Amino acid sequence: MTSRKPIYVTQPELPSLEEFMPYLQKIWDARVLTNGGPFHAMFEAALCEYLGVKHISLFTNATIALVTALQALRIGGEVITTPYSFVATAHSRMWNGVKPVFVDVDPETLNMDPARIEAAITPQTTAIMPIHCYGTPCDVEAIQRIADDYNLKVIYDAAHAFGVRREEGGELRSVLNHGDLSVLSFHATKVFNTFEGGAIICPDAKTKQRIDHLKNFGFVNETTVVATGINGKMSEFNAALGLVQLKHIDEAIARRGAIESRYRELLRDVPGVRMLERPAGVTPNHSYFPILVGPAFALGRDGLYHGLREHGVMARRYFYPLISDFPMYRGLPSADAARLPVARAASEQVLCLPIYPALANEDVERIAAIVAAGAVASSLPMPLAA
Ligand code: T4K
Repeated sequence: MTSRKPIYVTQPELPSLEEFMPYLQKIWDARVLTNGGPFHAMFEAALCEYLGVKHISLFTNATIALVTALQALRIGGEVITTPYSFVATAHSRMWNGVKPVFVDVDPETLNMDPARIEAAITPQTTAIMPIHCYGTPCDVEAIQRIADDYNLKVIYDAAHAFGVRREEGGELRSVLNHGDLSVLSFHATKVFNTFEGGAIICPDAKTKQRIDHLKNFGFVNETTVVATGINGKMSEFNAALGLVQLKHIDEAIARRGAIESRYRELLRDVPGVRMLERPAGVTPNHSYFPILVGPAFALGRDGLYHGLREHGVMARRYFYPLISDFPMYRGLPSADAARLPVARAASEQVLCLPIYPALANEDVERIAAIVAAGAVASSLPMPLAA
């Protein structure tokens, strides 16, 4: 086993403590720690401006934000969704007593396949809940057309899509402006982090107000409670950190882009490795770097996963297993493997390689070299101690 420090799939970006200290000092001086303090308000305004969205409501994390988004739109019955995601997407529905109906994904983007949605609609369907997987925008126009035709709501799990833009009518616009609501994650492992954190993007002030009440136990004022809300508020610490992080985000995304380009060059001709194409007109955030390890790859996906670990490289199988294979979902008719062949193949082939701004170029080269070696050999050479 190598004595190098392990390389994880990601490493959170942080500002210097020096830069953050004045913000902490202000919190210490004011003794306003949470419940909608000044940094919370400033961070909401700064995010609206950076992301190019009208209204945003900050949360403790994306999972509580997803649970609240469903509450805000009073979603019940059945929700059509993807099995190819992090388990929080589905759990948020179960916390609302809503039944997930899984449909297969598109082989090019691994996003929900709009062609499958219509056939899954029943009289109980109330909403569609897709994710912009790895930050690749869904086919938002096709999804909206179906939603309009059947009077369904659309809630995007946009946990991966911070800062992603699309060309629309000659302009670059945030992908977060689509659907009725979009939910972001600012978890430590995301492109943009506030340690823990999340947000709901909403189209109008009235919806934001409802969401703001819901995340504060349903309180409107000291004595009035209008809904069975939850505690989903972001603290001043997280909001202040977010304000500082925002100053560095463009640089961080640019560095991620350079790493992705290098991986793509190095892995272009490796047999059995497929990389996802970026749809035209999209400004990406390079949040993940998934490769699909196909049958022509000698070592196989799991062989490569374990081989990389031997070399101290902790790549991750996002998303394996499929959500529809977890015990609380696998009994659903829509979880039947035969109905989800594309998602199943992807979950058996995918490996997300490390990508984060502090990843050194030489490590990118070394990781790509290990992948290339695994393509043609059924075992990898033992790593040399560094
Ligand atoms: N929807 C989607 C589509 C999502 O992907 C997620 C979260 C959510 C909703 C829910 O968002 P939040 O409620 O979390 O805001 C991670 C994250 O915990 C999870 O947030 C994320 N998706 C998911 C894709 O990945 P794990 O189980 O892989 O995390 P973990 O702890 O193994 O971290 C991965 C690696 O990152 C570690 O090996 C080392 C590194 N790391 C991690 C943390 C937490 C660090 O270096 N520092 C850290 O503080 O789930």
